[in-house]
Amino acid sequence: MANKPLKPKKLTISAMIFRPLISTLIFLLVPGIAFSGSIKGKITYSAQVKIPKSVDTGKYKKACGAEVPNEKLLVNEKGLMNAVVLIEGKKLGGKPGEYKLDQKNCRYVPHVMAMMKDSKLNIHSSDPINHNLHSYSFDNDPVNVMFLPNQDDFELEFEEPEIIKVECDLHGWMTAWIVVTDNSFFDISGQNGNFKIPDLPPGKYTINAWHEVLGSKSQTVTVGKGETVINFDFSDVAPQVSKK
Ligand SMILES: [Cu+2]
Repeated sequence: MANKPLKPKKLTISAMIFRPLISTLIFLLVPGIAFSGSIKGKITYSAQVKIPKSVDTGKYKKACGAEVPNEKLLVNEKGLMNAVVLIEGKKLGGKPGEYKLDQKNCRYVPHVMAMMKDSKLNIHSSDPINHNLHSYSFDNDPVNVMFLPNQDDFELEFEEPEIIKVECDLHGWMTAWIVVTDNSFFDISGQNGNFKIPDLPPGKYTINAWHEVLGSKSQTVTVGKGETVINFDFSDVAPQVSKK
């Protein structure tokens, strides 16, 4: 029996010509289709308030320094620092990251952190005295870990989005906040209150800004190509500063 005739060579040749052509066209078109936008803005606080005073470390002066700055409300020319700006919603996804929290000069450094759920948090102590890290969480398992001088680092992972307060039971002024987010689209306002969230797919989003003593505010925004500016002002809020 005769073999089936081979497919005409013409098809292969045309494929050889057209495939690269199509690939080139896709390559040229895709950046135009998959454009992304960004959100940027400023968090402000202009109310006249008593800025929390530095804390006297008393008998811990030698190890901690005489004073520890109070970081609960940091305002610089109306710009509010350490507000976490995040985008609500699980759909966005993203990649968890790796973060470091240090216990240094009897402070948690940084004072406010944000990270996507399932990120790795490495906790270190640089201090020559004991500390403990006590987390107050509801959706994640709370932890209470002692840190002796030169002790090994401790690794933590938070599985659920939540705002977690961290305290040291030995030094009442030591607090930190860990904001666990649903996705990797977030930022923390810097010294002048500015923030930026890049590489955002176009769409309608609810943006939430949270600050430890001023609470949270939300806004809905439509992000298109390029930069969308969104500002938050907390001046109408009275700070809830605990005496601790
Ligand atoms: Cu401590």
